[in-house]
Amino acid sequence: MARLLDSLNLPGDLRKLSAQDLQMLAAEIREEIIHTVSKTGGHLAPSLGAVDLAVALHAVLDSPRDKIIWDVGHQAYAHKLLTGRRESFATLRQFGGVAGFPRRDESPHDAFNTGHSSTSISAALGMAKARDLKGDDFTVVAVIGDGSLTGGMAFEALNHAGHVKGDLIVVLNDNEMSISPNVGALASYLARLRTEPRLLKLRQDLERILEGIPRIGKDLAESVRRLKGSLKYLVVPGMLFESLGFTYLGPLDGHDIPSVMRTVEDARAKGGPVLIHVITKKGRGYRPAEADPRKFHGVGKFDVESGELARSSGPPTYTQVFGETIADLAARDPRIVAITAAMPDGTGLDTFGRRHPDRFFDVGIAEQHAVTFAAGLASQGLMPVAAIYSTFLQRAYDQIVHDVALQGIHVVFAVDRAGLVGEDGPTHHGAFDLAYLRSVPGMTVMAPADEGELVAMLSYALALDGPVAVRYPRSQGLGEAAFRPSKPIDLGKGVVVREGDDVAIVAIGSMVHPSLQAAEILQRRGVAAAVVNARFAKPLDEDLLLEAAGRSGRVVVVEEGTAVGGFGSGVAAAFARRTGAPVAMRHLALPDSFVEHGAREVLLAACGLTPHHIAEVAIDLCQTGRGAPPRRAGSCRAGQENVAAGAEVTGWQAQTMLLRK
Ligand SMILES: Cc1ncc(C[n+]2csc(CCOP(=O)(O)OP(=O)(O)O)c2C)c(N)n1
Repeated sequence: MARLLDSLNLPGDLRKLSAQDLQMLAAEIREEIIHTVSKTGGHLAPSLGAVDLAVALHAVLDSPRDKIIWDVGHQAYAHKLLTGRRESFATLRQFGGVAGFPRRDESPHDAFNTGHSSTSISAALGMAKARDLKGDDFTVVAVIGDGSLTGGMAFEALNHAGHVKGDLIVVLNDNEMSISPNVGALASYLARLRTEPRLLKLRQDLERILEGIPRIGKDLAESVRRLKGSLKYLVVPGMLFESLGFTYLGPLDGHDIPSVMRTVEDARAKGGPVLIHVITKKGRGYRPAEADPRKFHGVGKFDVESGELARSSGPPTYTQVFGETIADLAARDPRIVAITAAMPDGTGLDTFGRRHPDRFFDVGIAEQHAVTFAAGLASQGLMPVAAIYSTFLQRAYDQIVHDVALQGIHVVFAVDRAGLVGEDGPTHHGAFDLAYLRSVPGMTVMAPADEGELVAMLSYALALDGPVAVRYPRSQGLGEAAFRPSKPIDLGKGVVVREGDDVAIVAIGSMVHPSLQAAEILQRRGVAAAVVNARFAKPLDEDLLLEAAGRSGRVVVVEEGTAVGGFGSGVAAAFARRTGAPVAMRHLALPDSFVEHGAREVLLAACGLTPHHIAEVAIDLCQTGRGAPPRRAGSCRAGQENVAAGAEVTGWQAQTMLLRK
């Protein structure tokens, strides 16, 4: 028998389906998600938990006229399947395929791009207000998880929405989990709403009384049903939300599709800001994910039958090395404390949490608070390590500037996922940290070339003063290929890791090893390339850079960060300031455009950050750089701060075109 999912015209046909068919469709969607994610990887447990919600919302609403904004957007796979992406769903998160998060340029049903958490209510309120100002008439729904509700922006938006008072529905998808169990006073409050025995008992009693009323005609039966529904809401009032100006409806079972549909209709009829509190089970419908939603929050490939995740062989990741190292260091120094913003597993701080529970803080999805909280701890003599992904640290820029750097406070930022993260795509790439951290006065910015350097840099960072960032990529370490022995870390000092007189490759962090491989390729082609491991993006080792550039007058600068304002910009500025003679410089970096999703290796290649491409650029520079006229007048001269990334690199621009849809 053909699946409903294949035979219906979705989402419009949802309105024609019986409750039973809606349930069957939800089961088919779950199967499709499990099957696809087992091959592509992705956010399995959040999406499974929100299938019934997506079906119910689309059955009541008229998307894209009505707008649904999925907070974070990692739970929106069912929404994607219901809105025109069933046939392409197998390409989920692959280069050129369906994105893992809602994207306005992918479908008119994706009302707003998401990826970072806690933005949905603000965006929804903006849409609702625009609707009212324009005299339009449609429904706006923000779907936000209990984890995402711990983010400050969500509260800012609730506060504003209660004041604005326009029609707006917020569906609180409460599964008691962030990625790991949700934390904080709000989580306890929601737990009370779910389980307050006295209120539940009262509600059950009232429902029983209503059940006892004899049927007196269809109309009365309908009224009783509705009264029963509204009593649910009245008896458990959700005071917090009510006080903020919302009508609180719930809690109700988020897997009961007809009940969610009725409640959304009630919310629409009620008008004004309404919060519907639904209880869901993360991973619903796939036993391994229900049993361990933390493990199945975001997964790589896995075996559907056994629930076994595909194991990656090889050296440990930078994240693992960080997690072990910082926990070891803390065992020797009681001043070390660790902070995560809802990412204990992702940052590797779960190890620290187990070994030093009193000194471990999961603050919820609250990067801004995390940073200022760290500053407060440091102001009293502790040594906070705030482990935050590069992309999420963007949230806390003012806190870095105002609360840490301006006061010269010693906080160590462990900036994980720096560079391209792969399948999560542009919302998650750590493209900007070198640029945004380098511009902060007093900041020290380091990037290890291998896991050994990460260990050394962490110890060194703790021994320094003022704000210090150590940035490292989403990848495994080098294992046997790591540089051993390595010179001790010294503030603002890089190291020459290979000598050569024809051209110098100056690289930082994850790009040092590919640059060494490029030097090998160059040697086979008769070109002697020096390779400098810069180690520090700030302070820059200007003397070493000048010395390296001085030998040949040709420098290729390589970084896994944006071309604009990052490490390479710093190097170009140093050459401009310090050299008398021209230096021919090429800059390989991430483009000044948003890089799409896809495997990290695919994206690195598309951005020209591979050994072969580095070698190709170096050869081109040798042919056209100092001694021969540059291909474009003035393009390689010292004095140009804004060397456009890849502007003169063969093939590079064509490749970057691939990155834009
Ligand atoms: C600003 C920000 N910080 C961290 C994350 C990483 N992150 C993605 S989903 C998630 C948990 C969200 O929990 P919840 O909203 O309850 O949704 P659930 O996964 O439980 O369905 C976190 C911390 C993020 N997306 N954005």
